[in-house]
Amino acid sequence: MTGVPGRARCVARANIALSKYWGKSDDRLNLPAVPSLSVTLEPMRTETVVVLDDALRGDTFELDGAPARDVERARVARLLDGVRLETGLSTFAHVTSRNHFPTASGLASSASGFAALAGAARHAYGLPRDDARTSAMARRASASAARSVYGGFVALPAGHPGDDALAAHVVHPPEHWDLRVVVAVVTEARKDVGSREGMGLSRETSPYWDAWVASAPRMYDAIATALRAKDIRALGPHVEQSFTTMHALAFTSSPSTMYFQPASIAALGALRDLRARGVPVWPTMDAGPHVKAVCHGDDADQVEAALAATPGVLRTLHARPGPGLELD
Ligand code: 2P0
Repeated sequence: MTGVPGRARCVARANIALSKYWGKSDDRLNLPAVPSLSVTLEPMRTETVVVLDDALRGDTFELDGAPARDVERARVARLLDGVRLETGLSTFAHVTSRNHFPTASGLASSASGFAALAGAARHAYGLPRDDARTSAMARRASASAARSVYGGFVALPAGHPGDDALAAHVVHPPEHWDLRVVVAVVTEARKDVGSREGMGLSRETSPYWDAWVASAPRMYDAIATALRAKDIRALGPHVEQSFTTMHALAFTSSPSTMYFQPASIAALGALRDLRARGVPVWPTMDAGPHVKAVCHGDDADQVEAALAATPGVLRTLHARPGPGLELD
């Protein structure tokens, strides 16, 4: 292993999609059926260390201080297999990962987790830094992870079947705009239908699937245009429609998946009341019941106070645009 560092540490951040990814065009290569656009979040970090060890007979994976479940270890090993294939090395590795934000917060730790893993693994096995390849590798593990490789406002195009090089790219750096995401956490429980299962059901059973694939690019374009113009009043309604359309698919799947809880509805109502009073704030939600408010930095304290005072909201988190991978 001459010339191979054999060890690397990488930090990646969670992201929230303003324009949602939901559903695949190629299951085997994990390619999204629609384009998505996200903001990378500071301070929601995952820190991952990869250490090669010739004595190992398989990869090990420790998550937040405890051995990970077999299914999680297998996903990590699959990503490492890709790095071993690219380098010709066969050595297994110890992987240690720590989330510096609550994983029941509705902020996907798989996005920051697989981005940090791809960054650390490629470096530890001696590959030169190449964020596009890192993003494509993270995408194969979890499509939203492709976006967490980059900082600021990040796009992941829809994938054409067979396009295994598909990667995310930066649309604007973090300093482009002081957009904030305020998370209203409404439960500490884990969700019952994961994103992968939920989006698979949507494609197979929702009568609205074709309409989603046809309309998502228009929502994406409108969101990209408003983001370029830094116009929250133009951005907000499209951000809202992207998530409500995604949830309409889940709701109209068979069996139906509903991610909303009563406190989610209360939080959405609190944001509607704020808007009625002139505060430009719009919601988004992912594959869980938490509500994420999208607003400008000038209004974030007021938004956070209103959500914190909403019955059923357990606590709030507040994030701003953050940087891409940090590698050493
Ligand atoms: C997103 N989500 O754009 C959407 C919105 C959840 C709702 O990307 O199957 O964990 O591993 O590619 O990336 C979460 O789905 O799914 C997600 P896989 P992933 O952020």
